[in-house]
Amino acid sequence: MLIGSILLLSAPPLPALIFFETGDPAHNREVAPGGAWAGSGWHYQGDYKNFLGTMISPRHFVTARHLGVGETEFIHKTYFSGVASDRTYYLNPTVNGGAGFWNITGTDLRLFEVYGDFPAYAPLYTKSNEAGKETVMMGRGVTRGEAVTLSGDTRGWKWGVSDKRARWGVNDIDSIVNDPSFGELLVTDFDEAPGTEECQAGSGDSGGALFIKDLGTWKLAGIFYGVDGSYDTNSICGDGTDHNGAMFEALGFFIGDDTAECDGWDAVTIGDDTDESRSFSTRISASAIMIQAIIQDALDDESKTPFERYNDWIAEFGLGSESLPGEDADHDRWPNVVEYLAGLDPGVVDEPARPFRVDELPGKIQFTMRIRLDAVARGLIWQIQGTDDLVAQSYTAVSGMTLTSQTQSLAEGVEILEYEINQPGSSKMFYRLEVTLAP
Ligand SMILES: [Ca+2]
Ligand SMILES: [Ca+2]
Ligand SMILES: [Ca+2]
Ligand SMILES: [Ca+2]
Repeated sequence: MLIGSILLLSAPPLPALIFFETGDPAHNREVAPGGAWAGSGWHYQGDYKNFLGTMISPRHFVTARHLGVGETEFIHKTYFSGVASDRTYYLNPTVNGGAGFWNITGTDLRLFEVYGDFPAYAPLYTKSNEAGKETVMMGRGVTRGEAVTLSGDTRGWKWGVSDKRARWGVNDIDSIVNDPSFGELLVTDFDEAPGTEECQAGSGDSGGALFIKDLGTWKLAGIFYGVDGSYDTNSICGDGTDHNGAMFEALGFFIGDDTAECDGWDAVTIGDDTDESRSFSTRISASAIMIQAIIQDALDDESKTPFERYNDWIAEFGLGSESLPGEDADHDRWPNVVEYLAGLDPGVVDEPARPFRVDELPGKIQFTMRIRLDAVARGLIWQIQGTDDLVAQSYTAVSGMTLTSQTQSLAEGVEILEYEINQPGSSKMFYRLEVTLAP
């Protein structure tokens, strides 16, 4: 079924979405779709490696399995979020029994979990009526390269440069195919469609998303897997006449690749539907139940109060809900809520200065804190305070702090922060860390 199709990995020489209408590399680049396509899933995208992932729960994103692992960050870029700064999320390597991800069996889908809360996440398209529907597609693949001609007529374009910048385009879902190794795939093709946003995926678009509108809401319907992209003007192997490209009219060309037996090239025919380059995307609706089972805990947590989530946490250590945030279950002088913030064990005595310490440096005071990476998501609020009058307890927030060091331990889900202030003028100062749970 997928003869002549190639994975959308960034193998050289590879290109982003390719548009029928324009070869302008700035077209639909790093800007949200508008008009009829406003809100069509762009704001759920983030960068994973050199590719895209889609946020599908308060802390899960989905991408293509064949992209591999190894990256520790998922970045919600400003042109996706619309806020002033990129937001970096760290992947939780301990999930799924230490695997660090979940594969959806029999598909190219892979889910990761991050520490913290995404600002929004995509609903899943769960109906099986995708064929015939309009789709907005997004990816970070190649740009449109030089024209491919036959008898002087343009028939498509070679893959251009790989700038790894996010773009969006539009297409229609034509059909569903079933791949024996990678399951059900949504198929789009590259039509000669002037005056539209018609596009075709290329190398580097893997992991990008396809959205379909369902009763007024855009939902995640597919994740880019592969394309028809390898063409030749003849069926002779090794003569260097082949090219990778997006073809809106491939009749007269061959599709396939140079094999050792030199039997890899097949003439393009209308009958096998290879006359227009196709893209193949893993069908979300076929895996929606498995995906839902993985993300359900995160969805449940979203509806809990900070105190309910605190109770879930302290129960993990075998302590009952009678052990309130302000109590100190292990009598190590750190209240439970401080151990919660620091990601420590509230039932085991910790080193005296592990959650928070104060050091005197030449001319400086240094504060070292240990904070869980999802502290804000869990409704934790903290502040370093100081006073020169321990009797009056007149604590105020320490001001003028400079962040001098920030390191993460992803296995523990915490980061260590060091701040410095200039040494104050008073002859004595007392410092404390105030930790509260949001109501
Ligand atoms: Ca099409
Ligand atoms: Ca050839
Ligand atoms: Ca304690
Ligand atoms: Ca402890």
